[in-house]
Amino acid sequence: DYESALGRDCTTLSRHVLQQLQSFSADAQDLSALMSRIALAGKLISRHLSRAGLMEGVLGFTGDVNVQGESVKKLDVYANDVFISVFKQSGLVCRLASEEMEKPYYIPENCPIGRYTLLYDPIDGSSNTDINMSLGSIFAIRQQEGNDLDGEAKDLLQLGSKQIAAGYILYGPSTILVYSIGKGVHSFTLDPSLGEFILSEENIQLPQHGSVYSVNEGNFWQWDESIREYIRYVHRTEGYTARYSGAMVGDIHRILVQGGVFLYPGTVKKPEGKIRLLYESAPLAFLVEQAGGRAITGTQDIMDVVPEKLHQRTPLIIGSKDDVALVESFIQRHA
Ligand code: AHM
Ligand code: MG
Repeated sequence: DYESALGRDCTTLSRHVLQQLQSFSADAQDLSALMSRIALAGKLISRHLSRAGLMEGVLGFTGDVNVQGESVKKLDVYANDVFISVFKQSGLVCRLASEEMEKPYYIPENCPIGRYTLLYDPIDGSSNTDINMSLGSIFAIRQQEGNDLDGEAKDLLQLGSKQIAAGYILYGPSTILVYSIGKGVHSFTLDPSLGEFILSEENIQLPQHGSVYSVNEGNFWQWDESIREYIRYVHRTEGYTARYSGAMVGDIHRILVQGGVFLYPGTVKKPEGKIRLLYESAPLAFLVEQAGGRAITGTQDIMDVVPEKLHQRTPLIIGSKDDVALVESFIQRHA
């Protein structure tokens, strides 16, 4: 009916954050403002992506190689800059650290009062950019601890439990924002005509088990025998289905809704795998644990890994409790 439709249309993201915190304290206002800024970045990137094919010079490579040794796409740079410009004006964030920048980006004018750091992967699934497939952005907010006078951001090298908020934006047929401030996981869908993220689902819970396994099987002979054994098990057992898009945010969103497991294990060439801890694995682990799932490296909970450096990678096995436990049992058997 009319009233319930109106109620549904009116739960915006910033209102939801304040409702969750049940307070108008300074911290609650900050968090609400931070989430609104992230939403703004999501709207700008979403708009750009939806028109990318119509504009000259938006797709393709820049010709540069980033700190990770990966070729940089023009959209990586664009999205990275969107977050910077959005937070420059926020007054809240002193540092931004992303996949695309070797060192954090400082906003000195925000530093005396700005007590937060934004960690983010501006475009997740870069190989999907030029083919109109789903993409994502991943984010986490941490409180600044210490002065960081040497610009090394050593205070960021701490456990995942130091995250005060985390989530992702999925740019698919619609744009969806999923976030947690440690009080459950909630999803919002962008209504482009309103320019607002509107609440879609509150307190999302991952099923204990799902049929999906999501992994790049092209790496089969690069993996440890334990992972190969797990995949062989899945192949000969009824009821499993493979889904892998090349953009983890989409694959993990599917798992969040339907259950299952996503894996990016270490390989012979890259024992730590590909996924970066501070702005990919840790935020996703925070979210998935909040939704009743699990995230491990294989031998340790992702949330317990203390990073040694900003761009550190970890193997990642994430999803439904039972499915993660099954992979873990194969790893333990081969240890
Ligand atoms: P990116 O942030 O540089 O795009 O890397 C992360 C992405 C994930 O989204 C995706 O699951 C994975 O890399 C795909 O890598 P691969 O092509 O090795 O399977
Ligand atoms: Mg990424």
